[in-house]
Amino acid sequence: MDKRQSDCILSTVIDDLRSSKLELDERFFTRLGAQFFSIVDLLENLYGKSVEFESAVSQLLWRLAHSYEARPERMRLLDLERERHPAWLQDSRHAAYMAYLDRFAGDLSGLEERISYLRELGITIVHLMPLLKGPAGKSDGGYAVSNYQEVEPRLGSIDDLRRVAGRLHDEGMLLELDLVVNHTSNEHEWALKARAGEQQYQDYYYMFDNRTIPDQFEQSMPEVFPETSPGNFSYVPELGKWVMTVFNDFQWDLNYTNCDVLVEMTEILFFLANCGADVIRLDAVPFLWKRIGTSCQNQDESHLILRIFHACARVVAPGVALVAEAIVEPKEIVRYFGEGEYAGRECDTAYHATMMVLLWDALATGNTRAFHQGLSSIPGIPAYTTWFTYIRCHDDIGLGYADEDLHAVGYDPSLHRAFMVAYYTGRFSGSGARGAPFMANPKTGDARISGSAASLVGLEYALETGNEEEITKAINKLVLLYSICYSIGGIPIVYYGDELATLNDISYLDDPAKHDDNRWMHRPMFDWAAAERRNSPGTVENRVFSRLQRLLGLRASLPQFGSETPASMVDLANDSVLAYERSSDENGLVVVLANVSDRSQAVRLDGVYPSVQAWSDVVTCEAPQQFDDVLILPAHGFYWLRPSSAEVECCEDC
Ligand code: OTU
Repeated sequence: MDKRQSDCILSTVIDDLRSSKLELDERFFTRLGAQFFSIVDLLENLYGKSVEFESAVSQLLWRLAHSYEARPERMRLLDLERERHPAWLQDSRHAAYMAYLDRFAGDLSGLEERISYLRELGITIVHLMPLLKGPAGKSDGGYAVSNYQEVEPRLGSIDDLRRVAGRLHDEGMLLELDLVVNHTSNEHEWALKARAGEQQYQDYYYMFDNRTIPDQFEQSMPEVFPETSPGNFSYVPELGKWVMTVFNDFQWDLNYTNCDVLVEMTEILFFLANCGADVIRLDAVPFLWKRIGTSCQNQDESHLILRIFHACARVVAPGVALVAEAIVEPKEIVRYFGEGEYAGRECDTAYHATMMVLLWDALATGNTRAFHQGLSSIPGIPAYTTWFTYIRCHDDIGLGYADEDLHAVGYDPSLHRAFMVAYYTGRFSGSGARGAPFMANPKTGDARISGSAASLVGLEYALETGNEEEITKAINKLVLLYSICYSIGGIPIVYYGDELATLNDISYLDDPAKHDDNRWMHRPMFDWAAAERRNSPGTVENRVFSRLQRLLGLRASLPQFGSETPASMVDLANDSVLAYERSSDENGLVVVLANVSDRSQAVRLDGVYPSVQAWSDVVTCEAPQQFDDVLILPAHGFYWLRPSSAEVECCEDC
């Protein structure tokens, strides 16, 4: 479309909106003016050939106007503030907590009572995993949504959700919610209408009368859940048709080649934003666009869809941050921050799945070569975007390294992956890990890993043997991993229960809706009795909670740990020690050293920092262990070092 045509649509829509009854202020029109040409351009790239293009544009803009009109005043004020401070998410005070609402707090009212616990730990972002209405039986932990505008009744109501958002905001905290964009449950109204034979809604999904096209897709599509949900299509008996179901058979993939689907989902995005969500996790984004002959992941069009969401958010809710949940190869993940003229204009944050697996790698091998290599091949990310750093979440640990990186450090990629699975499932002698293989695929030889962080670092095994040394070692490993997430840049995520070293839970085996999905072994009911023990010195809960809490407190007091200044790796010629520095002109230097091996390590910093006479560890408020100019790191120990001349902010108890 040429500029004249789009000018013409813009002025028609603006005239119509201005003369409508909608209450829209000048700010809306200014923002719309700023984003309009991008929105049209992106839409045209996706749907340009369709005859209804103009009506699609105007439909989308009308929905944006309605969403803006409905935006609560409080959220509008936050929008303004965040527009003025675009680095609002990069503050070192931020730390996220992710939890299933029912398992953590029962329901939305229960959550209000638990806010003080989260504050105590040092959390500022509360991610409540899917809480919208889903099917009664299997719902993939809520990642199959039946109604995007209704809270699952046993968890509360939309009004409760708004109230919880308000409470969090009163406390200076943020709410994060999921938007399951790639698929709906087979009980969603659209799916029900499709099943009743309505063509309009069948077109919301990928539906086929026979196997011809599904078979073409299958030739190049991998399987996400090969053990429990092989293939990417399911037969719908009442229709005699095949529907695309990349995940489970009750999760129907939405068809974004149909512009109506995009328009609907954009409206739902702002419905959640207007409920008070500050951060929206976009689930499974690599899968949004499918193309025969490809893996149907990371297609360029998926990026266009996300850019449309982002541009629309700049108009309706510029204070909302979008999170890419893209657990794919490293070079593909970074593309979700946007590229070229769209750099920084796609998702505002993304899960650092590469770092996650590299951390587990370093711990298993006692060696940081793969970590350094893996991180150094990831390009920098655009200004004002940031990573979510984490070691565990509700999903499996996928071994999504780049093969080139493994080769570069001398590993055979498939052997190395097999080692990782063996190590973390406890089949490697001396590992002590108690994970389980997830979705082993005999066709490809792939497997992923399930298990709670504490069980993966060997705590379950250590507690069984009662060996105090092993228990301490496991605790140190857990804290070490979190200490890296807290200090390396990005927003750290605490996965619920990790702060208490929660072990695997096998009770899911008794639940027919869960027993075939071992990710439930690391999705336990939160143990509030164990949480009480955080206050009893000497308990495992106390030993872990107090250290993680202290580290989060320190992180908040060290602006260098915010994400504006990326960590730069420091080469200390010791493969067992991760070393990086965080520094800024105003706040000075912090050097982080982390020993991933189970032996003490010696390093020298005088070569890299000749002008620093002495160092002080902000974690202990003491000098690091030293022998002349050699620093000693105990097994699985770490330091957050500042030149000791610098003003070291210590806590009251030091
Ligand atoms: C996500 O995960 C969710 O986190 C899972 O809990 C859901 O089951 C799934 O989507 C379906 O909604 O495959 O093994 O690249 O890796 O979206 C986990 C992204 C998954 C996928 C990821 C997916």
